[in-house]
Amino acid sequence: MKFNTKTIHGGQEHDKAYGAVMPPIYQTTTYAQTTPGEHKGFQYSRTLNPTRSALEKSFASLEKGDFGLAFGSGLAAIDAVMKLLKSGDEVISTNDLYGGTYRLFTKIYESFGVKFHFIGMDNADRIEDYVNENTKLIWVETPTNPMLNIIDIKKAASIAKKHSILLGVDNTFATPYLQQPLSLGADIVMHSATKYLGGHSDVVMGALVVKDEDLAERLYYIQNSSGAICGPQDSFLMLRGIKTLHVRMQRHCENGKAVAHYLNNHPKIEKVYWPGFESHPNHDIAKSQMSDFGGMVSFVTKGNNYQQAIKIVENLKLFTLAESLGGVESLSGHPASMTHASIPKEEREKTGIVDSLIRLSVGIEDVDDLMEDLKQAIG
Ligand code: P1T
Repeated sequence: MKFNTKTIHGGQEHDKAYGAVMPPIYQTTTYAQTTPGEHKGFQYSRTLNPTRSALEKSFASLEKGDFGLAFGSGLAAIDAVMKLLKSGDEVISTNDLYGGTYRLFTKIYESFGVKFHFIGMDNADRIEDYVNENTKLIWVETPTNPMLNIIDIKKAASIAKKHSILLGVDNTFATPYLQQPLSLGADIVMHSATKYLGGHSDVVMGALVVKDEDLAERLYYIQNSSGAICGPQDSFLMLRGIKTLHVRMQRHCENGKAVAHYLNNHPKIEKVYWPGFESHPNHDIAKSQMSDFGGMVSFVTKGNNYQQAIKIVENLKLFTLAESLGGVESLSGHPASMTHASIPKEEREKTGIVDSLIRLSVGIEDVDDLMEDLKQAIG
């Protein structure tokens, strides 16, 4: 089945009771048993729920994996991965990553004795310099949030395989429409499904997909034991959102490209971060592991002018100033004070998250209206 068919049919079967084309919302906590232990496969909705199961199959199908897991948020999904580790284990992670992930790693898991190495992975060979006998996980976000750095997944996977380390890839920015990390050698693919997968800014959710059965069993055990699942209504909304992922992504990419080029030619803009530019340091890797460059664009104003950056986000009308990304509507963000405020200033600035950096999630509105909005806001 081709990707554009999988978004609609992947892992799905028609409802057995009435043939409903959309999976029904099984708004139930529990299921009748005829005698203790005898039931139709469902006992309690933290463990399994038919609407969530339909969604988990869809996740697995989109990412070319065998097992999907849905969680109450993207961070809950990452938290489940971290619970595979124990005190004394070490993780090598991208240094430019979502602020909340950094906070989870440093404020929660460091205090449980897990050690993190946050490194620039533009040259993925560097990962190997940090490997030792305690290294259990390599965590890669690509493209990174918000600097749009690109990390070579195949190279990271070959290092992970060589040393028997798990490789997890946060595929939130790319989506499986553009990039499928399991096919490039990753062991775990993760999503903040809150973003492009849901696509309508109305559901907070996380996803994991794996191929290996033992790894899947361990993650299902954690999902059930820790309980950070999502509910049936949200699972339904996510399934509905996923059905248009391919058409939305196509337009996100077109509009993102137009906005990136517009900003790049603007005299008041110093630098634009977008992996589609030939001048992007890892443009060739982006071209080889992604089928297009996505709808996220970051930029800094001329002379790193903080006041001007704030004026721009205040002036924008169609681009709503808000956290999050990946919905049909365009959003703007100021990472230093919003999504990445939990990263200390000196750490932030090392990766390029300066006070004048603006991040755009380019939506699927008419591109002419988006250009007009940018034009009036930047002046
Ligand atoms: O918000 P949540 O669903 O828990 O997902 C966390 C997360 C994980 N990974 C990446 C790459 C993310 O971008 C996020 C969430 N990011 C935002 C809310 C944001 O505005 O960047």
